[in-house]
Amino acid sequence: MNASKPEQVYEVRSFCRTCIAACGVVLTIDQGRIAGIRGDKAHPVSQGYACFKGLQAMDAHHGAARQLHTLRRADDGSMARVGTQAALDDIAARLAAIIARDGPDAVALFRGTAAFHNSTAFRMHGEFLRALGSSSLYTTLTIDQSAKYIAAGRLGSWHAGQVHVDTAEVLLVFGCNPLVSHSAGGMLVSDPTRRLKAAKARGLKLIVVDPRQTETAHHADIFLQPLPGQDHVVAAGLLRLVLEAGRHDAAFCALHVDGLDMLRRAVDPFTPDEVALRAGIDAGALRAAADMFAVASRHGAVITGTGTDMAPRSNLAEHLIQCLDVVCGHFKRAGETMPHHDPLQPPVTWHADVVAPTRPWEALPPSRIRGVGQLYGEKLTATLADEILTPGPGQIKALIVDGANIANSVPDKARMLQALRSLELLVVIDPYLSTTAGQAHYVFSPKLQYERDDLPLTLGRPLYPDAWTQYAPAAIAPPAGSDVMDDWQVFFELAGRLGLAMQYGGKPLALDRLPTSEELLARGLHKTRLTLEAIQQSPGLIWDGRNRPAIVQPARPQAGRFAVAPPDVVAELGEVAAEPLAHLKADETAKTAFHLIVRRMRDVNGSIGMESESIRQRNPYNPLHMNPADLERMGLATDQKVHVRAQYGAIVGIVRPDATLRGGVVSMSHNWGRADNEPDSYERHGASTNLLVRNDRVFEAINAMPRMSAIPVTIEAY
Ligand SMILES: Nc1nc2c(c(=O)[nH]1)N[C@H]1C(S)=C(S)[C@@H](COP(=O)(O)OP(=O)(O)OC[C@H]3O[C@@H](n4cnc5c(=O)[nH]c(N)nc54)[C@H](O)[C@@H]3O)O[C@H]1N2
Ligand SMILES: Nc1nc2c(c(=O)[nH]1)N[C@H]1C(S)=C(S)[C@@H](COP(=O)(O)OP(=O)(O)OC[C@H]3O[C@@H](n4cnc5c(=O)[nH]c(N)nc54)[C@H](O)[C@@H]3O)O[C@H]1N2
Ligand code: SF4
Ligand SMILES: [Mo]
Repeated sequence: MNASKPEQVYEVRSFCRTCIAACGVVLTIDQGRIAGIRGDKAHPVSQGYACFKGLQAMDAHHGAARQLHTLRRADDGSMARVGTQAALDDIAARLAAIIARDGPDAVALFRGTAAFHNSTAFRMHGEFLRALGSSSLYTTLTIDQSAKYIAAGRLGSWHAGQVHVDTAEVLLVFGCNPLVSHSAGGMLVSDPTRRLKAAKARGLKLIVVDPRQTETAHHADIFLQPLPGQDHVVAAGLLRLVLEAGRHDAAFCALHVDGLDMLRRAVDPFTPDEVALRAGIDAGALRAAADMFAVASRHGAVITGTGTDMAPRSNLAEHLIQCLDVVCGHFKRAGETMPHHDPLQPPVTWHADVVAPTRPWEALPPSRIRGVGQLYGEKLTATLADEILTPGPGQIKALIVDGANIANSVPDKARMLQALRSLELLVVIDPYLSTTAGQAHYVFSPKLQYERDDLPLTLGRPLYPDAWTQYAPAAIAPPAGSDVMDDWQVFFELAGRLGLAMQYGGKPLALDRLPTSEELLARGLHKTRLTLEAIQQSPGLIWDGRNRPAIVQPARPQAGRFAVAPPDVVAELGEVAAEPLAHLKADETAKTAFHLIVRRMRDVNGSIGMESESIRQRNPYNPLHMNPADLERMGLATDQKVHVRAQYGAIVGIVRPDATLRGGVVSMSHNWGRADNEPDSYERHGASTNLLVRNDRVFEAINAMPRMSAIPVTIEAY
């Protein structure tokens, strides 16, 4: 690590961990502080690209908002400094008492966005819970795009994965805006605009389905602008058109697909005219999209994002959208090259076959609140507040939150706050006094990204379009005199005090000597074909995508088949077909009635960045975006305050015109607002859209995903 040269000016190559894109950066370090950040032109993936929010990281490290000490909340609610060792002793004693009384599941851990981008914390979470014997892991994944896990469990998935954007001839994008979010199933991550433009110059056809004409839709050959929450209807219509015209890949389906006839019957009610009526789009445009997507070639792919996966019927929508790839055989075939292998995962031989649907949740006891008991090793975040508030076996009494702001980010904010305030013990690891940290008994101050030794995020499936990895050395030391420590250390120290038998990277971890992060990173590579030294020695960067391309192997004899029409999917589609067209009926609220949809802001990642002055100058709050024609019709002016009322809650918004929105649709970003969220705090802290969501009213079966997009609201002047 380079953190020991405070007097010199020098440069360090690293990568940005503000979002998933992990762009390469070069830091200038002066007097132990970050004096400059620029994109790393020599980086093989990002090639010098870095965005505004990533370049503001020095503000996060050195800004006034960062809290540098371990804090304890007094009975009057005020936060005061406390010794870190004393805090850990007290927490361990309280955890031990809770475990002795209520069992280990009463201790839960929440992993948030910032802790995903921290490879030692990420691994330590799992090891700590395992040693504790607790199954109470919650993360943001189950309030994000968990519909994708449901689809994989019910439909199956293709082992060798999707066709990549760099080779695809057609890309169909639902409810995703990668040009802002840098996030699209590992396809358009770093420098997404350049990558998309290059693909288009090569001949890629782009179809975008979004109620907003997004930055991504700006490049579309066909843009469908439906009502929000109708993706399942649009997808059913597209499937019907493809299958009716025989434009699917019949040979592929015969080999790999079960239930095709059943699927064809199930989508039969969704004629182009019916879809046009329900989704508010043009039937001709739908036909054109089907024609463009189901091209004779098989190099195409669909991607979906939060818009699709947060609206009602998201599991059905995701299933049907993925069926478009399935029936068209839009996958990598035997003999093709895999462009991306994640070097931080064990080597995999990729096969051109189906990973059978296993519905793994059906083998587990159901949740005592809603939905399934576990989804791929996690409990459902939309049930967390109720798991804290509902007495009985399994009730959560203590919660450790790492890198999340769950008071703001978990739907149904009022209930989440109530739950957090009722906990016997709430411990938060956060560099800022976030809304969540403000409720905690203890707050630990973690190292920030450029103070940490790190490797990129790895989740078991390729997250990046290229095979690369990089060692990020700690470039600076934490501020002198601070209590700042690595996130993993909090768990390590507690494990020692609790006398747990910890493992790390497949081997026992001695708890009587503090390891270094480098040691932990090296241990974490035990299943890969790399050593940490090898990564460190290849100018901090390894990229073996070009050198060692993996060739997709033929199907295995024991391969599974896609289940495109399982009974629960067919039944839900039948329900939809029988639904009255409620939104077409004019009533007295129609003038003020809107649908509120999700939106990511360019300059913050969730709430990461909100504490930076440079970012907040440009983004003082989260505005309510509204079509100018709607503003005019309602007699509203730019920056005017309005009431946004949903069935289960109300907030105040500050309107901003946005001509890219479909009329009748408003959009607003999430994770803003403080605990009280009083109207006079909106200009300073923004508004919490999660005050508009109830988790127990409109939600999906299986994953309990609540309605976080396409929320019916009324808008009136304040
Ligand atoms: N700058 C920035 N980048 C981020 C984040 C951030 O906060 N800021 N967050 C990160 C995270 S945590 C995630 S999960 C990813 C998410 O990445 P994306 O999924 O790309 O998220 P959004 O940019 O919000 O795009 C969602 C799109 O869905 C549309 N939409 C809303 N409702 C519907 C609907 O019912 N149907 C359809 N078809 N479209 C709909 C919206 O108009 C919007 O364009 O982004 C990551 N990247
Ligand atoms: N209504 C609505 N709700 C949503 C969404 C939506 O679209 N609409 N999106 C959902 C999605 S996709 C996601 S992923 C979640 C995100 O939910 P969260 O993960 O809770 O996201 P953030 O608000 O980004 O919180 C990150 C926290 O990490 C802290 N932090 C910053 N840097 C560091 C660091 O280096 N170390 C540590 N330990 N902490 C750090 C920040 O101060 C902040 O408190 O929100 C979900 N909630
Ligand atoms: S796109 Fe993401 S990783 Fe790249 S510089 Fe911006 S915030 Fe950092
Ligand atoms: Mo997310």
